[in-house]
Amino acid sequence: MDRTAQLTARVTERGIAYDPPSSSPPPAPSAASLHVRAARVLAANWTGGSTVPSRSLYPHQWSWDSAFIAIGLRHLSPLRAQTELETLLAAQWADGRVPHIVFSPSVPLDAYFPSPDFWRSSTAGRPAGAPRTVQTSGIVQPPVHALAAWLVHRADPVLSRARGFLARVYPQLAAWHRYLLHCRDLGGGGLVSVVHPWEQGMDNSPCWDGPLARVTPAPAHSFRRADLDHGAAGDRPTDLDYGRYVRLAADYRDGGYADRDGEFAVEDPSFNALLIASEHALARIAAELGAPGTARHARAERLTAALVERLWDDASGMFLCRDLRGGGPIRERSVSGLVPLLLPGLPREVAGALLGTLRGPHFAARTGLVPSYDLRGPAFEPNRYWRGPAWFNTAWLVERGLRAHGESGAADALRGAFLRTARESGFAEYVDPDTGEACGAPGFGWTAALTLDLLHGVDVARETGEEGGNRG
Ligand code: 9WN
Repeated sequence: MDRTAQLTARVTERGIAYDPPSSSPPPAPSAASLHVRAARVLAANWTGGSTVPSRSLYPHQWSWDSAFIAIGLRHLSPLRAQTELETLLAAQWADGRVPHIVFSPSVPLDAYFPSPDFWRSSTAGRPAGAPRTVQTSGIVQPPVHALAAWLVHRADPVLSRARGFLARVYPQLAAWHRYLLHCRDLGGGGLVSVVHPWEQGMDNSPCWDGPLARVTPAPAHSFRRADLDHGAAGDRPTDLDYGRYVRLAADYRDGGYADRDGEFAVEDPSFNALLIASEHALARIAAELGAPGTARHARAERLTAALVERLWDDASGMFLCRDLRGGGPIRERSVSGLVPLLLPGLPREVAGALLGTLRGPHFAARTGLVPSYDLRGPAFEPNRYWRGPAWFNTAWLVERGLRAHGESGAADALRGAFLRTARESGFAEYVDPDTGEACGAPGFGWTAALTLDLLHGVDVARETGEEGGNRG
């Protein structure tokens, strides 16, 4: 185990304090300082009830960010990690959806676009049961939350039981999965669809170029992008992308956020793989609460079979997205198609092919991280957001997948690349996959949080009760 894992860091009112066990040797200096720096980022981004991804670019609470952030926070303060998830789930809609953004009322409207007055959740979202007292967006993000809740519980089961943490979040998480499975199976094949690129989380992935081409963009003068006040235009989606994002979101809102036949409907491998991993986690949470989790594990296995049946592509050796409106597989290689490696229940030949693809010319980047898009793809751009740069949440997921399939050497290498690049980039939002050059926001929440998680060298098999090697 990494020696830094033996330290306990506390965020005090005056900064970061360490509680090293008295008998343990001093930490390796570089790992210890990385730990302190990551903890500082999370302290700076903490707002009292949740953590912003970035003070400048993303000054509210984001759904899947909070799940990843809680996974790291559990090593600093299990209480803060629990609170992070509780704050998000407090904004859940009555239909079960967990909104992708929970807006902070103290942040000026023009600090982020689209702001609460665009989404109008408490009015336009009423038919779907949006909360009255908190403003949110009306779309969702990948369901990493049950996995996060389980890992947070495991970090301090005594505190978790004393606070009734799992008992309180279990019904909310179950309703969240129910919403996805019942209202978002738009293709009728058992998988969940996303209705907006922001839902899948990899906003301007070349996978969306085809489906988005059918969408008439909202006129440029009808909105003002706040992201360009903070991020370089070359690192961000284009104005044309934004016009289409705005059109899709406005149409969804104007339909009362009902899940009917929208213009954009895509089955995505990463979104569904995260749902499956979370469904397994929910089964463990149920068992911990004294209820049988067998039915949930069985559902997760059925979803895994549907994922393979509908999205696996033998020719490319990875999963592809499926465009429900345009008909059929989207022939672009994105990191989303590698994320299902996370699932230990994959057929052996599928897992083997994924490992080959990960090591092959489309994804073997010089930093040792995983690019968000095919290095040889026609749309590859090393700096532009999800069209090539390497991101840290996907690296964390793939690292976990490598361990789940017994590839500890490759997992160690990816972990090393992650920690080195996180340190050198100042916990960047994303990096050029070959040079490691920092892009997007510095001091990014999930980059810091997942750095802490990897530094702590948690035993994945013990956490999940699945086969797999040790981390760290
Ligand atoms: C839109 C917060 C979010 C992440 C997404 C990432 C980016 C938002 C934006 O930032 O999206 O949701 O304004 O570009 O693509 O994955 O959750 O960090």
